[in-house]
Amino acid sequence: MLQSWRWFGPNDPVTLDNVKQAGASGIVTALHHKYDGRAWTEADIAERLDPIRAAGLNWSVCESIPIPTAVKLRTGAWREAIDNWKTSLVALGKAGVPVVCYNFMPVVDWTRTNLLYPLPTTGFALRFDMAEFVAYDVLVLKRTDAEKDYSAELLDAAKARLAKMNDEQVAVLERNIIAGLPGGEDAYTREGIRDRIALFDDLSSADMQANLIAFIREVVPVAEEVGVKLGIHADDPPFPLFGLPRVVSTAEDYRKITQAVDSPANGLTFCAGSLGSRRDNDVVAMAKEFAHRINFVHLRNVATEDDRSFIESEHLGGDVNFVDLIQVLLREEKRRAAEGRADAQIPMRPDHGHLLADDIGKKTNPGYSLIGRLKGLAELRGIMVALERVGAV
Ligand code: CS2
Ligand code: MN
Repeated sequence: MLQSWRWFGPNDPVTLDNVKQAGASGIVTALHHKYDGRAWTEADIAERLDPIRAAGLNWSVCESIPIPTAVKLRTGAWREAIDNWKTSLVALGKAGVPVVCYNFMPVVDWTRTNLLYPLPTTGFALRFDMAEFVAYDVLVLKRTDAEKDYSAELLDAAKARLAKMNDEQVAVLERNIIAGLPGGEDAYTREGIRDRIALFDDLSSADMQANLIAFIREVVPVAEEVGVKLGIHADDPPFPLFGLPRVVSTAEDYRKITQAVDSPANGLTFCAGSLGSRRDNDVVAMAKEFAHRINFVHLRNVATEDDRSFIESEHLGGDVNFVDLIQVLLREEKRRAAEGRADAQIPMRPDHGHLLADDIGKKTNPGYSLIGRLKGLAELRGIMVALERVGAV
């Protein structure tokens, strides 16, 4: 697999030199400073590519070209938004970026309630706590009819949880949920997120799915033309938040997406941690079923709880069996290589990592500190080498 690393650009506290020391050779990045729906120009892209090349690395994946809300709703300026998206895609293709990641999550991108959850030994993890999320949605944001989306048990747990929190803790919870996490597109105020959610009032899950498929049908031929493979990232977490439809969460969703256009360019960013946050997703079975469409891999693991809470576990310590998963991926690479495909190597990155050791207290992007990801990548690399060595691929 192509060992890659997410880098947020020149302002990322983790430098390109750090990336090389971690042993990665591919860079995953995007023009995060142009996340407002404008088309990216060739000059913008060259500016980002130059330092990567100068460091002796490659821009292996663009994660992500953001998809504006208008496209998800297919209202307002959606046509212009798709045209801009295609322009950015073409410019990336011309610059030689082979894979482009995107997601179709409504209103909020990846979401956690706690960014500093203490680990039993030392260090911190990211956590999604269902009771805390419900407390925010129902009791703080007071979204209309929010309580109808949850069980009585969960509502009780949410009330009890909120009762134990002071104002500062509530403010942190709110910030974690609505201010946007690294790589996400939007940051909201309380009013702002209410308004954005309301835009989706009349959109059913079937509508959302149809809008996604319509988008895929439009962009895949463009991707093919410029030699780029697309990879849609799963919803994180893969179930509805704020009562909004999420349509990239299950094997059934993947079937609809991959069947919409039968092309290797219409592929997946296979995120083990996102998919694994739902107990009814058999992540290894999904990797097997969709292996031929996996264009990019996120390797992180989760330990799930009964109420859909989860903690980002150690890479080899969560619910997903990473030895089995990596074996599926290495076998897929072999299959592609046997076909003589130039793109047989699949880029992977350690999706997130724990906040550990000297990184604690430093300025870091939550989930994207150096040492935790370096540890994750090293462990994952060990599995790859071992599987090859014992001839299990
Ligand atoms: C991640 C996110 O949550 C995840 O699984 O891959 O870190 C990712 O940054 C966002 O969805 C934006 O691409
Ligand atoms: Mn991911």
